[in-house]
Amino acid sequence: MPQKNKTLGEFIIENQEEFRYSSGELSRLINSIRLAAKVVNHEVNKAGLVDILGTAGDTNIQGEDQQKLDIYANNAFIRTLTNREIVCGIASEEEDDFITIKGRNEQHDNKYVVLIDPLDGSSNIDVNVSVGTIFSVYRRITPSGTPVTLEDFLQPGNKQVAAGYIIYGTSTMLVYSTGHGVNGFTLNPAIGTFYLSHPNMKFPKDGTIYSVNEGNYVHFPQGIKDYIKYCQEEEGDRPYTSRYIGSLVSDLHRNMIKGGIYIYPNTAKNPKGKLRLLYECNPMAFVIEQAGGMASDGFTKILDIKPTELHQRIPFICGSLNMVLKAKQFMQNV
Ligand code: AHM
Ligand code: MG
Repeated sequence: MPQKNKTLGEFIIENQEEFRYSSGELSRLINSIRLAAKVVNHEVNKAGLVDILGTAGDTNIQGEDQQKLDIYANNAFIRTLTNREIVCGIASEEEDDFITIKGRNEQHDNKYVVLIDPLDGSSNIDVNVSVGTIFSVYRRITPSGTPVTLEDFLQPGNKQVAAGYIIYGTSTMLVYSTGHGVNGFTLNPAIGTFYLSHPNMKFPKDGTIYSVNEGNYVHFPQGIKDYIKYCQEEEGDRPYTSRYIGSLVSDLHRNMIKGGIYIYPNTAKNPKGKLRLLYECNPMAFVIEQAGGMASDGFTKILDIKPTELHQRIPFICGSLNMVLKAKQFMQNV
């Protein structure tokens, strides 16, 4: 059981031997995410004071308005992850295609690819609601020495070597897993250091919170409509409480601490779902499963899905194990 009050830097060094390929590179990669998180946190915190709120007047490949802070966070993470001779490629929600990164002496011999949503929930920034960063790390599968390819990014989530999120909230936290449980670190802003505040996080097996954008109800699949009605019925610990921030990282973080289910199904507007498999659902599913929860598209485990596209969307049902099992039952009984 990891001890509290340890800094993230100390924790990374002490747990380095747990990594499957313990050459120190993954530790350095997590360290660079830690650094970028602090840079982005600083900017998000002063967002109301400087001319950085609002849209940048551009849209990303998915037709969404890019916020200035989206672009700032994207650049901060890419800049920090490059030039460290660890990462050979980055895919981001804000970039149309993946970015190739060369290592020492211009060689393509770095080992890891990173997929990232630099600022998730960014449409909430202007109203001072918590936003987050989501990241996913894989070892490349193409041979070292050759440029990274799309294949390196389209690996199923069960091949992730690390994943996590940063929540820029009332306090800023970095929560991640390298496949040995989940640990949460809280930033002390006065000294710029993350401390282990939530060791060995566990998703409660049951919960009483359901999080879904019910405004889309009429467009939901019948199984989800039936499950929502079940959540609202008067029986036992039901009706459940409805809580939806509209910021995936915040909604999931709350549910992981209190117990609950998060659902973003396919709808008429988003027939394949809204959330992106590679840099939203997979990393969250990795963390959730490592904490003892479950993540599914209603039929298949998220982590077992073989991706076909970089910006692929997928229905997402995740959270407390027994709640997700129940929702799946409703989906499959239609
Ligand atoms: P984004 O990546 O463009 O910020 O969109 C993802 C966000 C999630 O954080 C959130 O759970 C969801 O979109 C909310 O969508 P909606 O407003 O349709 O409920
Ligand atoms: Mg997003």
